[in-house]
Amino acid sequence: QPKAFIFDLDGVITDTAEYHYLAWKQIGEELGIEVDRELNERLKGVSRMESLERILAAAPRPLSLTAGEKEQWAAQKNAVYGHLIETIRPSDVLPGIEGLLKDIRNANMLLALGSASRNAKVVLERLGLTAAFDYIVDAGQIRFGKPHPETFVNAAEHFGIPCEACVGVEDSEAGIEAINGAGMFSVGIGSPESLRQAKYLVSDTSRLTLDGIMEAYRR
Ligand code: B16
Ligand code: MG
Repeated sequence: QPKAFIFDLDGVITDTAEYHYLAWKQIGEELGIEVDRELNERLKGVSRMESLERILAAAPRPLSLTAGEKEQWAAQKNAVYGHLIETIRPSDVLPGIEGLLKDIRNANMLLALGSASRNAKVVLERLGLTAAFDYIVDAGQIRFGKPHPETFVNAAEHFGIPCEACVGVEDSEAGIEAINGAGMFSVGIGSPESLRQAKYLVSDTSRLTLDGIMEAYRR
């Protein structure tokens, strides 16, 4: 029986993964780099600056930007993203998530949020879900972002629970790698092409149930 669940935010609790994508797509257009959905899979769960580096690496002709220029592009992406998340409301919680959080709570397991986003607390607040979590790990608390396991290990350590007794829920390749690297049970939301390392995979959040996860965890 697991003792804690650690949820990713963007793309798991709400569809902000789509907003990150739209914001990077716009920045890419200004830089003359196409950000398609395939490239986007490698941006999910990855920090803002690392995402920009991966986009720059996909440029048709190498662009050499100074550190200051990179900071400006990253800030511009965040401004676009900030605009897109302004209208987020409680009804934007993805299907099945609220029920799952309640079921986990009723089963007396702990709940943490493990997000790479500096906007995580604002988004959670707008969704009306801040009180649903016992602990929040965001980019401010960790030194190494996903795929490094620190985000997830940080939550387990905070709870004083061994990693083997934790379940991590993620929509990104980097996040699944981080959960597996932490020695936790990984639940993936998405396609088998990008999340083949997930220990248990569903195509979308509406298919997530505590029973389904528990059955897979015990196998
Ligand atoms: P920010 P998650 C991640 O959040 C996103 O998946 C990723 O696309 C984004 O670049 C990263 O947060 C940093 O976000 O620019 O808001 O600090 O999926 O770990 O909840
Ligand atoms: Mg995510």
